[in-house]
Formats: sequence, C-alpha cells, structure tokens
Amino acid sequence: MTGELSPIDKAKFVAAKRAADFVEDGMRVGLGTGSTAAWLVRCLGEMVRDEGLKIKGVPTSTRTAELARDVGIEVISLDEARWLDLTIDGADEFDGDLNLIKGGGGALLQEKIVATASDQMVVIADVGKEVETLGNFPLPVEVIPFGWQTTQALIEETLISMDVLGRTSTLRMNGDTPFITDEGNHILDLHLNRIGNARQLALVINQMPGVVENGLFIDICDTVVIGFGDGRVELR
Ligand code: ABF
Repeated sequence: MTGELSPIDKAKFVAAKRAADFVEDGMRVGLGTGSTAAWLVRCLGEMVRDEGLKIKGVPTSTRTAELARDVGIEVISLDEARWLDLTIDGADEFDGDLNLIKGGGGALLQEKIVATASDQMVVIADVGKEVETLGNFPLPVEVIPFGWQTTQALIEETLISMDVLGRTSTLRMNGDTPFITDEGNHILDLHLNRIGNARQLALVINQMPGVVENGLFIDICDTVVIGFGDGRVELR
C-alpha cells in the first residue's frame, strides 16, 4: 500500500496507521477528509478485508465516501448512525491545548458535525502541523453564497474591532470559479497570522448572518497522533 514514500507522506501514513489501533470491532467511526485521513481510510479498508474488522463508517465528504466504499468499508449516513464511537480526521494546525484549525480541504462543516457527534475525536497529523499559536494557516469560514461579499465585509470589520492582527480574507477559488463545498456554500479564508483568543473568535464569527461554520475546533479533539518523517509516532 505504501511503496517508497516521501518523508511527509510517511509521517502522515504512520500517524494514520497508529490511529487505526483506536478502532475496535463494531464501532461507528467518523472518517475524516484530506490526504492524511485518506491513509486512515485505506488502513481501515485493509483491516476490514484482511482481519475481518466490522465497522460502519460515516464519511465527512463525498471524496471520503467514495474512497471508503472503494476499500470495502460499510458506509452509513450520520442520521443512520445518530452517534459515533470515534472520529479520526486530519487537521491544518493543532496547538498545545489540542485546539485545531481545519477546513483547508473544504470539508469543515461535515467534519465539525461528525466530530461533535462522536464520543472521541482523534486527529492525525504530520509534525509540521504543530504550532504554538493557531492562525498562521488561513482560517476557513464557510459562508452561504447569497450576499457573500457583505458577509466578508462584516467579518473584516469585526476583526478590526476585535484588534485581530491580520484582517484580510479571500474567497477560495477552484480555478476561475468560487470553490463550492459539499453543502453548496463558499469558503472565505481569513489571513490572521496569529489568533490570540481562538475560543472568542470562533463564537463571534459564528454569530454573523451568512456564516455557516468556521474552521476552529475548540475542545473537540481528545488526542493528536503525530507522525514524523522517520517513522516515529507521538501521542498528545
Ligand atoms: C481535513 O483535511 C481538514 O480539515 C484539513 O483541512 C485537511 C488536512 O489535509 P491533509 O491531511 O491533506 O494535510 O482533515
């Protein structure tokens, strides 16, 4: 499954492989999105095929749903599962309190709903995602297309009033057209540099009309499995 991997892919793979140990027979498992989560889905597919592992997977994107079915994992919807034992997902940044920025892959809304509906959330990440303070990675905010420029202006004005360092935001594009999420929305990426009070910012952004969800995951993650390019793994 792995062949010759670059150090970054090896780091993602070993984190995913270690996190697969959290999965037990009979579990309902939230399946994350992104290249690290894709390794996890492939690992679980192997366990289903070779070890007879029986799980039901709830994917966090159409991409992950396709991959999960391809590797032989039984896929169900969140409404069928209602509650999950465990979610394993990637992240764009994590800090010492295990707070996260997610949404670089554009699936933050389903990812947050699924993670919140889980007894336990395990994040898998290469060591490059570890930061002292969140915010170097642009913060994704999912907004409805109607009046998105007005929503963007409101967000920027609010950032100024909150004295947040970086205040620019950009509409995420897919070539020449706006990126469209699985729910048919747009994404604004906020270039903040450093987020002093992530908890407060997450609440303030989510109160604005037009905002569907933001990529700050506060107090949701229980464990981070960190992979290194030399094959080492650490748990936080
Ligand atoms: C998802 O995929 C995210 O929320 C995050 O944006 C991204 C991480 O991607 P990768 O694992 O490819 O770095 O988990």
